[in-house]
Amino acid sequence: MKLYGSLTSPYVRKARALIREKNLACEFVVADAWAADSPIPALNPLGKVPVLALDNGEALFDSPVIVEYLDALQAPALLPVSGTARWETLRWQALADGMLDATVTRLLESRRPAEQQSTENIRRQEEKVAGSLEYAERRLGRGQWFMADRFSLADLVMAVALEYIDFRYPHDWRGRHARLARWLAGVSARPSLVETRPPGMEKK
Ligand SMILES: N[C@@H](CCC(=O)N[C@@H](CS)C(=O)NCC(=O)O)C(=O)O
Repeated sequence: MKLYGSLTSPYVRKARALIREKNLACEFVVADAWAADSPIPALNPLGKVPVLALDNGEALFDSPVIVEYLDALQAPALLPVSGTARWETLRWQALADGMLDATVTRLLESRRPAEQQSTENIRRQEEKVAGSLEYAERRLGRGQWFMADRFSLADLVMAVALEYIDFRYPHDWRGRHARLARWLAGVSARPSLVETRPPGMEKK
């Protein structure tokens, strides 16, 4: 089994952190989706990373499919297998992925030549991030984790999303969301997150 991806992609980081959490045997192949000679389009017609190449020759994409596949390989499950807890965890993943999408879109828009940038698009993406942070702060319980009393996929994906916001859209969200900030400070010390932190994203 091989995971293809870049060191900086937060979508790839989700899969890498899950592999580390579960100590799965999976080779990591650094691949640039944008490079002219990239191996990615042959594996994923969308041309995006992460891609998981299975031993039977099949390739899986995109990150929610990959993390679900990897999680099912070995207990204990980080994604509850059934019931309300499963849908709620998947909803946290949808929120985290949406925050990543908004942060990436904002970044790409802000890198366009100044006269071509849409301030309206940047504002819309920032609103999505702000609304998601507020939602998460409101719904984060008093306990240590997002779901019940143990670390789950919800904690993993939300930590990846919030650290990506700090990396690519740094702003003071902690002032308004003290519980979320406290939770992130605790969870981000996990080896799975420390060891997958991209170069340049190291904690100050
Ligand atoms: N929804 C996808 C998003 C993956 C994605 O956008 N990956 C970026 C890297 S951060 C990529 O490969 N972009 C190349 C492209 O869009 O051509 C997932 O969750 O895997």
